[in-house]
Amino acid sequence: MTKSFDGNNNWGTDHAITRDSVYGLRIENTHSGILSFLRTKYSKDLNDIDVAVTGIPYDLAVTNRPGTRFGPRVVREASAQLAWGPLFPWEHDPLKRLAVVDYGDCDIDQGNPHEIPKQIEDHIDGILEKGASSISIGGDHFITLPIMRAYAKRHGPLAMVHFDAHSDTWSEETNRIDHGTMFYHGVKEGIIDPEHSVQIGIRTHNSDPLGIKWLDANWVHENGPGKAIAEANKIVGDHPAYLTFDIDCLDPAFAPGTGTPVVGGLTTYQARTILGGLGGIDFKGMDMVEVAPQYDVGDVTALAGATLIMDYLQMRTKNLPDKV
Ligand SMILES: [Mn+2]
Repeated sequence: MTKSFDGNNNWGTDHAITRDSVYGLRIENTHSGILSFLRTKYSKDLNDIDVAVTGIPYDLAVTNRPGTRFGPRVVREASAQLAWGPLFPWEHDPLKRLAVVDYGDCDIDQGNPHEIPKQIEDHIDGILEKGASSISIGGDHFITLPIMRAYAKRHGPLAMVHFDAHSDTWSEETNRIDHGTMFYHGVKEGIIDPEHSVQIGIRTHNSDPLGIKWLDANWVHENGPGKAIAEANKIVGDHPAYLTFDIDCLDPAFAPGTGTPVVGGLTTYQARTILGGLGGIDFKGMDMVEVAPQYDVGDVTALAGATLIMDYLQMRTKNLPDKV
């Protein structure tokens, strides 16, 4: 028996199905056991649950290399490395402050591609109806559009905090499904509030950002994470917000496992520091997208994705009391 960081004897295996409480991080051999996100309980029961982590294994909307349908699986696997205690430099256990479960994956019929946006929206609706918020693991970035439709039904237009190498607002007047145009549709549909949205890490051209403020990659390198935090907080203010993190925001040196890499991106340190400074924002939910393990090296991209989700949980719970 080995003690966890807070002195509990909770070493064991397969906590994803054997744990009797949804609260608290659990120690388990990293290399074995049933893989849920952060060793949380696998459950379709969302009564009294604050956060449902769910996979959206969809990659039919990519413009270049496919493979993100395997993203949820590898991010769960990488998260096993983080389940032993608070993520440095945080000092609290986020799972003592929020009830979090792994809700499994969205059921997607690849054979009926035009039905998939509605399938994803319905899946997220099912989570939000229970009063939980969602953390979605992609999947390509298109999934964020149907996810945000579900959120906008409840909160109105959302301030979007968007980490990415690409703006994903390229103009597209038709209803094509594409992972580079969905935020054009999001703004035109009125589910994204451009005036209070911010895109961080951009390093591709787009002549019309649709009124969304960019803190592009060069700006972040020149000004540093501290100023990025101040700007993002100022832009979003107290508006209801949604966080979407495309792993290609990171430089390919830090996240090679993705379909459309662009050099000159953020370091994991910069991204983690910026994200960690957004605790004052009223985030209603988040997603982590575009992790494609086929192009990864030593699972570093999957680990970055899992770590940034954990940072989100740490950041969101920093000022909450322990429930257990
Ligand atoms: Mn993207």
